[in-house]
Amino acid sequence: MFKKILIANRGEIAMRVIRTCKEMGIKSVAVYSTADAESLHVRFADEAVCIGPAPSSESYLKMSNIIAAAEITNADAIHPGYGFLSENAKFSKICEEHEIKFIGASAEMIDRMGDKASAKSTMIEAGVPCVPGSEGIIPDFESCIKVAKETGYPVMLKASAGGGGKGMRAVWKEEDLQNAWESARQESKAAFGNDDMYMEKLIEEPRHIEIQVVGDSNGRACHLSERDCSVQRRHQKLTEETPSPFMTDELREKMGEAAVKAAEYIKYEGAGTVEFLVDKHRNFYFMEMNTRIQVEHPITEQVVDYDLIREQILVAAGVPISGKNYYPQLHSIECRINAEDPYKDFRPSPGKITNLHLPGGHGVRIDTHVYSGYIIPPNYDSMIAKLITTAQTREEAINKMKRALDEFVVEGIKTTVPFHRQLMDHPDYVSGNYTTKFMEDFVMKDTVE
Ligand code: MV4
Repeated sequence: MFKKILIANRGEIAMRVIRTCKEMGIKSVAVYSTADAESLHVRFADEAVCIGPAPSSESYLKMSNIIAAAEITNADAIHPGYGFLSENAKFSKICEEHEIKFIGASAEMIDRMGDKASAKSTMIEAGVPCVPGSEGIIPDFESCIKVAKETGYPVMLKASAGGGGKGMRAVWKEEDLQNAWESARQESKAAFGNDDMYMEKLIEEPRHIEIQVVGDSNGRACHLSERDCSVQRRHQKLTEETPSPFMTDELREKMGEAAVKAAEYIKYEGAGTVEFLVDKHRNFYFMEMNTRIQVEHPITEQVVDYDLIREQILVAAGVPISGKNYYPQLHSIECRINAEDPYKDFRPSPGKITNLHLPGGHGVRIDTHVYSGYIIPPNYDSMIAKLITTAQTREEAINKMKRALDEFVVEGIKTTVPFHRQLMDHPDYVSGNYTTKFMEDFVMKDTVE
């Protein structure tokens, strides 16, 4: 087993990994930028190393500094968390070259899944359902017209290097195809330095339902059921829940089987997530595979009683998984509390938290790195806490969430607490009848403040 793990991240996920390291008797090393010197992960880790100034490009993304920190402190593994270097093939490779275990995917796996067209053709080979469309990359506009005709409108043009909806265009009729083709390629070229495009049939008002998987070094994989992440705004998830209110036992069995098939086909090692689009007829299609621990992993942990970070560490150390699948025994909801003003188009609201009271009580979990007096730096993402409630039923989990949100006090900055409180009363949320289109129509109600 590892003796010391360096956590190449900040914020709540750094805290999350440190906690499991402590429980496993593994020493932890925090790294931090000068903007994070007062951060909790720096205080709670066994050691801490400053790796540079505030900008991520000079600290949390600076591979040479992180490797140097690992070597100085004699860490034998690096946990990258999510974001930053967690899905960076070069970093995974550099760790390997320095004989430091990267607790994440291999460079080869990251490359293969990072390119969406290559991920999709791999999944077709594996026998995982995918959205009908082009066979790989479309070479030119002439072929684009042809593929669109064969696929049938409406279609979705997608950038192979894409992510976060960049380089993606829905096209409803042939006369709009050329504009979409050209602007999507331009956008992709500018964002990723690559303009390879592929095409799919457009799935209208899909749900985003993902399956958590864990694979081991023997090539075995299991699944831990689903998370419904359909409540998103501009490709940012706001809240997630498990089980999905749209799920049936039959669909869970089929999607779980497909996700395990996907993971075993590529001999996936570690914790991963297979994302699917699910249409109104409960047809499901592979969308992407994430080769990292995800922000929303705690809701799965809550309903299957399983520490995913511990499992990542065990699998990385070569311990085999049991092979059984896990099914939700409870209902869990996560609300992402961001330093953003939901009344002003969710614009960032960094600054000092002058007063903080966190909710607690039965079935309430909070993963956070903030405290009263903490100054949220403007350099990083705006999530300041994850509020997770767990109960026997969905209705109870929602009621618990309302109660917890009402107890949540953050002064000095704006947060998404009022948004979540309104969401928990929204008839389409309460009924579970929501899709990825939900937030397009959502309007904040005025409240007396
Ligand atoms: C789609 C789709 C409809 N049809 N593909 C958005 C992110 C990118 N990775 C894939 N996305 C979508 N792909 C087909 N064939 C609709 C979306 C989509 C979406 C998916 C999941 C969650 C939120 C979304 C919001 C808008 C569009």
